[in-house]
Amino acid sequence: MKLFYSGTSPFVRKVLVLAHEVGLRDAIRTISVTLSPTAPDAELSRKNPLGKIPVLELDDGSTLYDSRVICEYLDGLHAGPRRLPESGVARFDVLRVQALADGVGDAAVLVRYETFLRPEALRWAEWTRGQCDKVVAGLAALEAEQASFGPLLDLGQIAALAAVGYLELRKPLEAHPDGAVDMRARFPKLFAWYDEQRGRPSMQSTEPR
Ligand SMILES: N[C@@H](CCC(=O)N[C@@H](CS)C(=O)NCC(=O)O)C(=O)O
Repeated sequence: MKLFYSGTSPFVRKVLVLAHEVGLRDAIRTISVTLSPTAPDAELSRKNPLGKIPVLELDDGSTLYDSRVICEYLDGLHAGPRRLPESGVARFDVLRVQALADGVGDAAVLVRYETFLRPEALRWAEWTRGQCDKVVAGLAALEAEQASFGPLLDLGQIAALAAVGYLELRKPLEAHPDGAVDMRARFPKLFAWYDEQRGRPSMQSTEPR
């Protein structure tokens, strides 16, 4: 299998952490791609019409996207405990936490594009405020959620680790138009849990660079 990836994408990281945790990392070859909404990669866009990574290309040449679909696919390939429960309340709890964490990642990536890609004269503080507020609200929900995280890393927790790792890398909340938000001070339980988990080989080997 080939994973089209960038070392800084939180969605790629989610896939790679899951693959590592379930023993599938060595079955995946990573292919680096450089892209953005204003500079798409033509070859990647043939694999995913949305022009986004991650994309997983299977050995028969077919492709899977987005990260949620890829993670569910990989979770079906191993014999260990499922990281996305097959059914019931537990499944929808994990999917909900994944959606929450991915939403934090989406808003953080949009702030990054706004503050890094968009020409300075065209930047819109109201819009950045709205996205930063989504990140803050999402982190507040994850802070409350964290007490229910069990010892086995499930897909929701993996998504949360990837999103928080991206926030540490890009620090979008420093761009909050109303003043920088100190996320470690504001969400201490979430960050204490993140710090405990970041020593895992799956997290170490996917540290953004
Ligand atoms: N919902 C998608 C989000 C993927 C995504 O936003 N990827 C970003 C990189 S972090 C990307 O490819 N951006 C390029 C673009 O938006 O054109 C997933 O879960 O895979």
